[in-house]
Amino acid sequence: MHRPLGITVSRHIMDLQRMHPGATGELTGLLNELIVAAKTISAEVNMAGLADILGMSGKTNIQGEEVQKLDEFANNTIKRRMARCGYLCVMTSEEEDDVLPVKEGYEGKYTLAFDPLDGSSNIDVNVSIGTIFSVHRRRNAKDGFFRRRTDPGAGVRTSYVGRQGTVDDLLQKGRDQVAAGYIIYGSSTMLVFTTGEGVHGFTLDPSVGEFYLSHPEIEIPEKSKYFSVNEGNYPYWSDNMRRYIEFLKQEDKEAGRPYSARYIGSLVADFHRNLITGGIFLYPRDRKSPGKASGKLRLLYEASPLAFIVEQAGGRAITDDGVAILDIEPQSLHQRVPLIIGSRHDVDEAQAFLTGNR
Ligand code: AMP
Ligand code: P6P
Repeated sequence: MHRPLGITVSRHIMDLQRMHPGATGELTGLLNELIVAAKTISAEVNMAGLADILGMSGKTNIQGEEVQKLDEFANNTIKRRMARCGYLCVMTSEEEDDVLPVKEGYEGKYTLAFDPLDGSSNIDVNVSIGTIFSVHRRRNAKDGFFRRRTDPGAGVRTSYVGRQGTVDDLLQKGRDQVAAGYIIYGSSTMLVFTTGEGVHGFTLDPSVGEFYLSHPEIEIPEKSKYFSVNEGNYPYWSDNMRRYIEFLKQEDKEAGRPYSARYIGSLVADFHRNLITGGIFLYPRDRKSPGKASGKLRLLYEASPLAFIVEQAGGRAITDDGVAILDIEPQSLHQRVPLIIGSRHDVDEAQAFLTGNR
C-alpha cells in the first residue's frame, strides 16, 4: 500500500530553520530531541492500559498531588533526554520543586519549562492527556561561545557552550518565547507547536514512528458556541464571572446563545478542541482554597505556552483582570494565574464582563 508522501515534522522544522540564514541548528536539534521524548511517552501512555503501569507511584509532587507512575515516566523521559541534548542551560518541570540543571559541558543557549503529563488524574479513565512545553533563549546568551567538538556517535558539530542557567533564565515573559507546543495523547497522538511563524499540527503514525503534517496553519475560529469551565466552582466565583456564565446560557438565537458546555477536565484536551472548533476555556480566580486565589493553572508551563499558541492562531489569552498572559512578568517557577483563553470574540466578551465593563 502506498502511504501518502506526508510532510514529516523534521522536514517542517528544517524548512523553518532555512528561514533563518544565521541559524546554527541548535533550536532544530532541541525540537527534534523533544519529539523523540514525546514519541517515547506516547508509546508508554498507549501501553498504560495493558502494562501494570496504571495506578499511583506512592509519591506526591510539589503540588501535593499523587504522582502517577506515567507522570513519573514522562517527567524522567523528558528531563533525562533534554539534560544532555546540548541545547539547554536549565529546565523546570511541573513535577519538580526546583530548577533542573543540565549535564556539565552540555550547556546550551535555551531554557525549557514543561508539564510532562498534564491532566494525569484522567490517566486511569482513558481520557486524553498531554505534555506542554515552552522554550526561551537564556538571558545574556553572549556569555557563551561556539566550539567544535566530536561526540562519539554524534560526529563533529559546532555548538554553543555556555554556563548553567538559573531561575532568572526561566522567569521570562511569555511574549519572549522562542517556541511553545503540546503533545496530546488521545484517539491519536498529535503534536501542535509554534515558533512564532503560525501554528501547525502533526499526527503520529505509530506504525512508522513519524509525525506527519495534518493541520497546517491552524487558525482558531473568531467566534464559537462552546464554553469550557468547571461549574462546580460556581459558589466560589466572583459576581462578574457568574454573570458572564449566566449570559452564555441565556437564549439569544441571533447571538448564537445558549452556548454548549464542553469540559473534559484535561487542559490540553479542552484547549485542543477549542483551538480546532473554536471555544473559550476559563479557569478564573476562585475562593475554593487559598492556593487558588490566583487561579489553579501554572504560568510558565501551562498558561504561557498555550497563550503563545492561541495568539499565533488568532485567538487571545488573558487573566480575569484582562491582563494578557504573555505580558506577565513571572515571579516564581510554579506561579499560578487565572486563565481565560480561546476565540478572540469570546475572550473580548468575557473580558468586558470580568472587568465590570458589561
Ligand atoms: P539557532 O542558531 O539554531 O539557535 O537559531 C537561531 C534563531 O533562529 C532561533 O532562536 C530562532 O529564532 C530561529 N530558528 C532557528 N531554527 C529554527 C527553526 N527550526 N524553527 C523556527 N525558528 C528557528
Ligand atoms: P478542575 C488537571 O489536573 C488540570 O491541571 C488541568 O489539566 C485541568 O484543566 C484542570 O486541572 C482541571 O481542574 O478543578 O476543574 O478539576
